[in-house]
Order: sequence, then C-alpha cells, then structure tokens
Amino acid sequence: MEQTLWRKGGRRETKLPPWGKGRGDNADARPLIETKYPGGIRGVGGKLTLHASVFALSCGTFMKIFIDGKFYSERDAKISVFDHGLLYGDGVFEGIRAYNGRVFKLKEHVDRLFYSAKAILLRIPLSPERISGAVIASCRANKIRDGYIRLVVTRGVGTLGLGPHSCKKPSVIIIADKIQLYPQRLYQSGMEIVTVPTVRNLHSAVNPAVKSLNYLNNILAKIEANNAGVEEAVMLNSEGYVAECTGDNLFIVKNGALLTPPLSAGALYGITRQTVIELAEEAGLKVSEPDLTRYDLFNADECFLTGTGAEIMPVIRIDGREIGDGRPGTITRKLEEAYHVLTKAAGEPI
Ligand code: PXG
Repeated sequence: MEQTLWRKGGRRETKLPPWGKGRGDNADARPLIETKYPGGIRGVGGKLTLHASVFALSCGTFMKIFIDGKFYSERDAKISVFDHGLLYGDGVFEGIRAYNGRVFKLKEHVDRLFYSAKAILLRIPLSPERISGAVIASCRANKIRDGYIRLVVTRGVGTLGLGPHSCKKPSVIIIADKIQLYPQRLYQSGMEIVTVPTVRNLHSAVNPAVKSLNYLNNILAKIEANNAGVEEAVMLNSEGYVAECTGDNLFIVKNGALLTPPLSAGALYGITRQTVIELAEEAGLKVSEPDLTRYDLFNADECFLTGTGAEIMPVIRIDGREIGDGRPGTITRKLEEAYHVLTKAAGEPI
C-alpha cells in the first residue's frame, strides 16, 4: 500500500492579543519584573535539560510558577490547604507541549479547558486569550522551547464541606517544565499493555470527557498496570467496550484502516487523537470510531497510543497476545513521523 503521510509543516499562526496586568490577589506576591505580561517575567539561567527540581538544587535556580497573575519561585509557589482543588479534586487541567519554540495546539487545549470548566460550573477568572498569554509567558519565564506545560484551574479557597459556593475565586496555576512520560526505549521496541479491572467512570457519574482534577479512576488503573509489570492499562467501560488508556487514547490498524473508540465509550476528546485522525485522513487512510472489544484489539494488525505527553507510542502486546508481528507497525511509524514533522513546525510562537 503506497501512502504518504508526509505533510508540509506549518499551520496558520494567530497573534495573541496583548494583555495587561493579571488580576491575581495573592497578598504576599510581588511581580518579579514589571513587563507587559501579568506579574512580570524573569528568565532562569541555563537550559532546563534535567528534571527541573534536580536542576534547581544543583544550580540554585528555580522554576517560575504562574499563580493568579504573578510568577513565584518554585519554592514559594504555594496554594492554600483550603483550596477545594486539593480538598476534593474540584478543578480542571490541561497538559500542553511546546516544541521548537512553539506551543502546540494551544487554542485546542485552552478551548478544552473552558469546556471542562463549563461542565463543572467553574468560572475561569481569565479570558481564553489571557490564559493563552499566560501559557506563553510561563514558557518565556522558564526559557522553555521544548517542554510540557501543566495548566490547572482549581475551585479556589473555601470552607470545609463540598459545596463550591464557599469558594469565591478559582485559582489559575501554570507550571512550565519537562516531561518524559515513558522510557525512550519503548518508543523503539513498542509497549506491552494489559486490561485492568478498574472500569472507566460512567458518563452519568464523573464524565470522562471532563479533564478534571479528579483522576483517581485513571490512577487506580495505572496502579493495576504497574502491578502487572507494564506501563499502561487498557480501560474498559461498564459495558466491556474499550474506552482508552489511563492517560492516552488508543488506536488500532486493521486491513489498512484506522479505528479508535468513540468518545461515547468513555474516551477523552484527545487533542493528539484528533491530530492523528486528521493526519491519517490527509494520507488517505479510512478512519472510523466503532465500539471495540478486547477481541478487536487482540486481532489488530497494529496498535498505538496517543497523547500530548505520550505522543505516539506503538503497542506490541496486549494481555499476553502479540499484536500483528509483535513489532511496531508501518502505519504507526508513518503516523509517528508525520506527527513529529507537524509538531516541529506548527504552534503558537513563544
Ligand atoms: N486520555 C486521558 C484520560 C488523558 O488524561 C489523553 C487521553 C490524551 O489527550 P491529549 O489531548 O493529550 O492528546 C489524556 C491526556 C499529565 C498527563 O500528567 C495528562 C494526560 C495524560 C497523562 C498525563 O499532565 N492527559
């Protein structure tokens, strides 16, 4: 099958609207330097190539963490123990990547953050444009050109008791750091995964489409995978259909076509999932979203996982069954290549 998955990189870039001072109200925080960015920016010396905290200890420099409009040194970046994000997991988050001096799919991540917030009746105190600006400013403040940005909105400080009405102001936190979700060798060899007993949350309970701070469902499945000696878990929904993995969406290739569980099966509306669907369609591959069973996974020609953190991870064994010939598949490899070409060239300039 001759298919080209190459595309010329480069998406239309939009300029971020300028934005003024943040509205953060942490009483003891001072802007590090007054700039047009909220709370000011101060770069750290050196390139963050080690895990940031190790780097900080060895070099005496610390990450700059954005909290409610101001940058704090990593040591001083603290939120209240009365924040309902901590007390109840009440809040939403995003995990975003920067490549080559650009923030990849920034608009999509910020949009999803607002959708998650709307679903849990959380009013984000900054506009989408300001949130986007704060993400860019955080990358600049930490000299991040390639990295991982954790964007968190908590319900804010309240009294003990579940009711969110006592929380007057949600907090916006941005950490710009590095991430290595899985060992590099697995990208070469492919990963083994297992199905785990913990069932994906019901839509009618905690909807998996909401990227909330309440990730215990996924964490329990992750623990079960790790107990079985593997890095990731296939999570089934209450009907026994495949939903996704704990932090990645799942795809299979069968007879040259791409299949991935529908969002209604309990999958997150993954931004990498969507990107891969678009790349595959551009390359002329047929993509469908049917309900999938374990049987479908076992008899797939290829399987791979997608996620902002994971990128594209080939899967070679599921529950002891070899997938295809037990090696990363050719369509998987071509999609990986196309994804890397795109990430190098597209995104919001930092
Ligand atoms: N499913 C779940 C449950 C996720 O949390 C994905 C799929 C992939 O979606 P994106 O939009 O990234 O293609 C996610 C992504 C972290 C972290 O530590 C975040 C995720 C997964 C693992 C770790 O920030 N979210």
